[in-house]
Amino acid sequence: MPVNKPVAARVQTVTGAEAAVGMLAAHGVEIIFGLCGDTSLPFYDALARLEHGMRHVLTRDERHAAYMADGYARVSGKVGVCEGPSGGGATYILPGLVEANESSIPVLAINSDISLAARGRFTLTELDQRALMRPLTKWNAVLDRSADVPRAFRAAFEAMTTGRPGAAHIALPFDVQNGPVEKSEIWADPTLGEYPSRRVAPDPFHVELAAKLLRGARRPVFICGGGVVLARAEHELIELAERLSAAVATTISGKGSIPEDHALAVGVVGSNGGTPETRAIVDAADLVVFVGCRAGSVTTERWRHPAPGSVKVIHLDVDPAVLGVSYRVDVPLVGDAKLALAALGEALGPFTRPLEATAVAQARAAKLAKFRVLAESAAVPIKPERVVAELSKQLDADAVVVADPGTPCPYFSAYYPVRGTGRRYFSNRAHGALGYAMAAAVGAHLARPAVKTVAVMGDGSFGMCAGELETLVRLRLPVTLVVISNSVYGWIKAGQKSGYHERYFAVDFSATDHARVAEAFGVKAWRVTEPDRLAGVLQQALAHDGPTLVDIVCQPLHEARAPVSEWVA
Ligand SMILES: Cc1ncc(C[n+]2csc(CCOP(=O)(O)OP(=O)(O)O)c2C)c(N)n1
Repeated sequence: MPVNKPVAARVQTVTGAEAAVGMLAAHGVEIIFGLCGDTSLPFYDALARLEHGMRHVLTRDERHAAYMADGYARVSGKVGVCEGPSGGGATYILPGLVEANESSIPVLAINSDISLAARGRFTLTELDQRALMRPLTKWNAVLDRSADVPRAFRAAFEAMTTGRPGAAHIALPFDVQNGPVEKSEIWADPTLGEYPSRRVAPDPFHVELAAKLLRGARRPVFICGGGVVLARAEHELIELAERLSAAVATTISGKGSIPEDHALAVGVVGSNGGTPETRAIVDAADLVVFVGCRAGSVTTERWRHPAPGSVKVIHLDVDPAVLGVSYRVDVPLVGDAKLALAALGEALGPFTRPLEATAVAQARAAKLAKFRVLAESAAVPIKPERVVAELSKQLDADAVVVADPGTPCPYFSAYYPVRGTGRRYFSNRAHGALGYAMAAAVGAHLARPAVKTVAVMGDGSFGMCAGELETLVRLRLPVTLVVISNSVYGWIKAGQKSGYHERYFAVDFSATDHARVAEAFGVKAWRVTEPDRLAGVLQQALAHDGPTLVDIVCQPLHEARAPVSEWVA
């Protein structure tokens, strides 16, 4: 006669740490960026022991682990994952997590934590991670039971990749990592590891209203934010714009919505990277269609362009909370950009407007003519325009460029032409913290290793990320770093010049030879002071099969003609 074994003996269990590793792998995670700590030891041991197929990239700072995960997520279309220990590991990972969340990028951060049993006893690194991360993430939890691990990971991935994408945080206490989890609970829907994982279509009633407005408009203009690239809606956007003969402008994060050499492409608008010529296209519109765009302060130059009340507005966004915040909306469209733009195309029926791109062509030509004069300049120190022009000439259309705040963001946003669609250029536009581009470029490269990745940073940014040069060298990544070297927090000095009668205060710092610093880490590096050396050096740097850095001594930002409207006055 068969003997029934006790139920408990039949249940196979794994540890909480093993379950966490299993849940990441089950969601299709390929890379984890992170830094070790005492409370993470069980998680690290599970990563070391198990056959999971994931790669761990050791970083030198948790902030950069999060930025790497962010850059990886932006370029791969998958969730980026980073991890760190308790206490400082959590506070250091935070800047990267909040940038990702506010930029609608799905990044999961995992911090280990002190044991439940040690809580409230002045334990080293104790910190309320639940309260810390709540306002900075779309979803977060501190797990109090090992059995909750699988469900928490499923909820986190679901939150990150549905609706407006965003960041999630999971804290894994030390004893939760060691407790039992039923093995049968380790399962996931791997489609939640990519975004957008669940597309939602807009209300057909609103689609019809929007189509009616589009048919009646004489000069419609699309203003595309990051939502177009996030939703991979470029094809639907371009098809619709061509049928309507509508100009297509973008925000900085929207670069890649349309090739910038397309007849209808206006380029970047707004106070950072916009120019009088691109602004004029927005001002001449009778209908503005915001697509995946929050219509925030930078894009609209503090809600002045378009001028409220002067145009009709269609606002399309996956997040209903975005609509109507900054502009009175004539037609709201809540839904995924790809589905909504396709639905608009269908609702238009056979309607088309003959291609009329003269205004866009004239605006582009006028903007370019002004740029070219400075881009060809042989002046010393080298003008930022010259740097953008030389780099643009040498990069293939499929390259990925990451720009830090300071000189790089406005200059590359305005003048680096993205030739193609999808994520080929990005900057951290939610918080604009210095020191993002180097690490984000590491993530971007690992997401798309076959193309050239370049990070452009100011020397202020270099000071905030130099430690990761070791990571680039250790991994032998053929990423090129460009430092715009001007010994000043130029962006702020420019603000003091334009708004405070040149009362310069606490913005200058001493010159650093960034090439020598990089060489000390093992990076192949050059320092360039003469413009006629620039092309040759960049060519060598871009061709090298390991990490390279080009330190370019540049005209300080407050003396340059930056495409920043507040200073142009
Ligand atoms: C973490 C952080 N602190 C402060 C700022 C404010 N800020 C914006 S631009 C800027 C100056 C940038 O200097 P640098 O990187 O040298 O570039 P430059 O403007 O000189 O080209 C500062 C301090 C910031 N963006 N991020």
